[in-house]
Amino acid sequence: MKFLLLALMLTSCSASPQDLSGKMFTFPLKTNSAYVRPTSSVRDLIAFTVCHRTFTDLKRDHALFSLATPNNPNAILVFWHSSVQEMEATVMDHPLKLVGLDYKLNMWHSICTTWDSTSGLLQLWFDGKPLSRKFATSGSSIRGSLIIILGQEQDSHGGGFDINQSFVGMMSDVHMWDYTLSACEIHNYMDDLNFTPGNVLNWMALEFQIFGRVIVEKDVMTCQKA
Ligand SMILES: *[C@@H]1O[C@H](CO)[C@@H](O)[C@H](O)[C@H]1NC(C)=O
Ligand SMILES: [Ca+2]
Repeated sequence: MKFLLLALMLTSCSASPQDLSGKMFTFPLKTNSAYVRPTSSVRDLIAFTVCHRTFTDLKRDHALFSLATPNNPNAILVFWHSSVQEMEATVMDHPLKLVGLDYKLNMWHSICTTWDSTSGLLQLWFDGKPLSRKFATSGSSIRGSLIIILGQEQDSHGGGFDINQSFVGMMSDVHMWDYTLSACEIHNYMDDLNFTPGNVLNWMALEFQIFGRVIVEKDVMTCQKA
């Protein structure tokens, strides 16, 4: 019995990579305890691109992507600010407001965020269109044990969730790279064409743990006739 329990614990701790092609995470409840934690062994980012597709009917604030280091809960954050109707992208506590997005409810939205420490420039791509490039912070990398959380916003390293900032809806095609993608590669991601999968997070081989009520399901909203 003890051995069985240990074996169960080991399997839940060291999840093997899963191919989530054609699948999505469904976050069906407003909670401060349901989330997905993808695992990554990367400990130093001098640049990144992170892309995801999300679908929600939330009118309130919510986090779309949250990456924390031991020193910085807002190492990378993509966040919708409902009061000002702006997307906010943060790198190492330097938030930038991105305006003019047509962030409609009950629709899939593809978002990619790029940043590199040399220029310090951050750019968001929204549903295929590039937004204005802006300076966030330069000179230092995102370093330390990285904790990535989908579904909640970290105010501490791996925790500090606020129910009023939780994500409710569906999320798919999460990829992250340790470099900035070219415009062509981003277009390929946005249009669901061939692209090089993420080398930090790869939706086709994702290692992750689920906490609370999050469901992995097929994209049940598109009619796929055989
Ligand atoms: C969340 O929002 C509700 C309604 O605005 C409020 O009553 C509650 O105190 C908030 N909870 C937290 C943890 O901020
Ligand atoms: Ca918060």
